[in-house]
Amino acid sequence: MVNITEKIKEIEEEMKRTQKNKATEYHLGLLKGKLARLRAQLLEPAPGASSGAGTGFDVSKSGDARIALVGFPSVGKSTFLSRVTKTKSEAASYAFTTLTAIPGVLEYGGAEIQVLDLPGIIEGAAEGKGRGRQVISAAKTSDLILMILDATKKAEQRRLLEAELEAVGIRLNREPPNIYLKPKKAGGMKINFQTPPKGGLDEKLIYQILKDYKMLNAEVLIRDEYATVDDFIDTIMINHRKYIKCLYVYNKIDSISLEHLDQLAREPHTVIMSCELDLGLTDVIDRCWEELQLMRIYTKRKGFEPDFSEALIVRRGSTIEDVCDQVHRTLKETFKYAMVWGASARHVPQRVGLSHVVADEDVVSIVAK
Ligand SMILES: Nc1nc2c(ncn2[C@@H]2O[C@H](COP(=O)(O)OP(=O)(O)OP(=O)(O)O)[C@@H](O)[C@H]2O)c(=O)[nH]1
Ligand SMILES: [Mg+2]
Repeated sequence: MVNITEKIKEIEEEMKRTQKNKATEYHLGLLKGKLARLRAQLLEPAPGASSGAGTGFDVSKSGDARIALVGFPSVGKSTFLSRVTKTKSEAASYAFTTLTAIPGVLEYGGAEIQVLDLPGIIEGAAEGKGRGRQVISAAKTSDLILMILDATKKAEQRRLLEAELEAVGIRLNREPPNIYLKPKKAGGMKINFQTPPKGGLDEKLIYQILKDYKMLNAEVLIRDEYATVDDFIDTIMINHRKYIKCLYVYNKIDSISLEHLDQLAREPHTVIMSCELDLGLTDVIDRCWEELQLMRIYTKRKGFEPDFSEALIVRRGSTIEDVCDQVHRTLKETFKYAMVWGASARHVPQRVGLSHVVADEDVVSIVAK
């Protein structure tokens, strides 16, 4: 392990030393490729080890979605958990109060969302400092990362944390690159661009990186003209990448100027709050709900009023088929049609099939054969 960490350091040093210009572009691209490979290795469990370096805390997933609280020590993660759930997580003014993952349940519109309070992480977490790697593994299993930031601290903290998450393959608020890559058994490399590249990625660089990854036979189609070297490496390493939504939450706004507060609130994907003064917490939760893109579907039995006491929770874009699966594993086998009342129905009620896409708060009645 030390070996890999050292190699990573070496490459990072070399990248810092290398000036960015046309002549060094290829060399830097290759270094990035090597770095990505080593970082992935670092996260892989050692052979024979029961719990690898990449394993998280032993908290089983529960509820309809999971939110992970990630941040530096003492930013107020535990205070937040204690405010929004019934779970009490110890909070104190010293760093590293929380030493393990503490789950709480947030109830929202009939859904149960698991909120995971995690130990604070420090710079170098990705390389294994502190409990960083465990925290990051736990974050990787979540549907949404709440990055808790201290509004009284330097703006830099946000970028530092992002870099830690990036280093272990977490991509925040981004989509996977629009690049097609298919390894082949033979036939050499076929590299094509849909339109001429503008992002610095060209055929020669792709060729060299693939060679470095020992992928000598592959088909590549760059569909995004602005794709970068990093995007290409992410495509090769797609099994080690996790695309997760992130909401940046600035806490302790009770201790900053109005001007500063206004500035923070304007940043993208950002909400502000004060756990101490109980300010903005409902906004944070509403935004979480939006970001999670969950929907509540109410069911109705024929001849009865809809049951609004209990919602089925499905992801946005779900169909009647997904709703059936939520009710019972085998329901769709006997499915005949469904009646839908609500925003997704063209007229109410609308008779629909399995592929009909439902909307939030629709009422659905399933008719079986
Ligand atoms: N001024 C102010 N202080 C706060 C606020 N929220 C939390 N704190 C204080 O910040 C300190 C740290 O809070 P914790 O909730 O323990 O922070 P944490 O992020 O869980 O810290 P670790 O577990 O060490 O990573 C405590 O002294 C809290 O009382 C807030 O909104 N405003
Ligand atoms: Mg804590």
